[in-house]
Amino acid sequence: MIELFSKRAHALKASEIRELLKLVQSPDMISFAGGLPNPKTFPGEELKEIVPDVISRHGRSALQYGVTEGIPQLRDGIVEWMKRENVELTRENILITSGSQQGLDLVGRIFIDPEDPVILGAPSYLGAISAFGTLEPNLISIPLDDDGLQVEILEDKLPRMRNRGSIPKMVYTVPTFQNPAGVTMSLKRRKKLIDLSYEFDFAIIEDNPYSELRYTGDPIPTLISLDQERVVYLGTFSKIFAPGLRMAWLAGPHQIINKLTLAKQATDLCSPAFNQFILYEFMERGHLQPHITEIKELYSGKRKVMLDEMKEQMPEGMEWTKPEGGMFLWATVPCHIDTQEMFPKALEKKVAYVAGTAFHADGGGQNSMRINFSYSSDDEIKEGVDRLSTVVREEMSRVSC
Ligand code: PMP
Ligand code: G9A
Repeated sequence: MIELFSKRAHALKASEIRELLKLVQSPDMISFAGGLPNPKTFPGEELKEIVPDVISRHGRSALQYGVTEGIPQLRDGIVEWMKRENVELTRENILITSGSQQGLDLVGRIFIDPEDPVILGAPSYLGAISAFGTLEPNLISIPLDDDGLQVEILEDKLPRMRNRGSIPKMVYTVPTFQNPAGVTMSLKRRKKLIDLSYEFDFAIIEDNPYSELRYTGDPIPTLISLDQERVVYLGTFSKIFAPGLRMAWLAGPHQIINKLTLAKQATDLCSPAFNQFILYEFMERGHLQPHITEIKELYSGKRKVMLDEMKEQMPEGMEWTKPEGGMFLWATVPCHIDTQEMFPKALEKKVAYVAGTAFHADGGGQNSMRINFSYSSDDEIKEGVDRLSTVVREEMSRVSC
């Protein structure tokens, strides 16, 4: 039967992160690999009250098929939520999805034909590389620096692309506390990116799971708050509520949301109504904002422990980003070290990270790694950094430039 697979099925590759989740589940392993929220943040107490109420109050709808767009109450709740960031939308601009991962898949389906140029960062979120990759685009990477995607490099490339008749249809970016690098796009670059989207006629896909998780520094406006014509926005409750409910949303111009809705109809008909009612009640009862405050307190402490330990323990020659929020650091080791090759040695020492190559659509990142700080306990962070520093030191002394 294998010979019956489509070309697309043959091209499917395992996600390194999903595979790692299996590998790092042994109890003595300290994993900085997965982008997992800390289970301490899951709102169990509130849900013990809400879940029975959903059954008694909304049971008939919550256990029924729902409309593809999502339950109106939740879409209205999200419209209100986004007003906090000066984004004025209506229910028609919102589509509830089963995780932002589904949102990425739907966005890819409506914009990408085979060979279409699609711009994304180097590094980029692995799940976006997989979602878009199955549609056989020409993925073009633009490097990041401490101020996010280097929009100037894109600006330089676009006229040449236009001369060749290959303008990108979309630019995908995680502008705030990027996964994997932790960096944030400056306001100047955000504005420039929007200007370019008008000049060269492309959509901007703003994937924003992390902006609520700011621990220091001043907020920078989201792209969708700066422009609501060219930006398609992905928000998710995975990192501020619980990923197990798979609740997320797409926001954008009405016409685009309509097309995304058609794509979703073909995918899963609708996202679980039950989970939508749970989330609606959670928001309606005013739990979300205080809940985010608690998460931020916990993660802010973990970020500090991680950064302090890295500073104290890591050898000279290793560098890392100092994100103001989110869940990840991006670390770079001297260029002669291949973090993929080093990985089995880290596993032997019972510590895990994700090697940088996984986040590069077209090569690169061999001497880098992503380090998560939200999941482990403070003691595990200390011990894990200690183990990782031993691995890096050994590798530095073993392989010379
Ligand atoms: N985009 C980014 C940048 C992410 O980091 C993640 C989760 N790690 C997702 C999308 C997918 O999130 P969800 O749980 O909503 O599918
Ligand atoms: O478990 C997943 O696949 C979601 C997390 C993504 C990540 O680690 O970036």
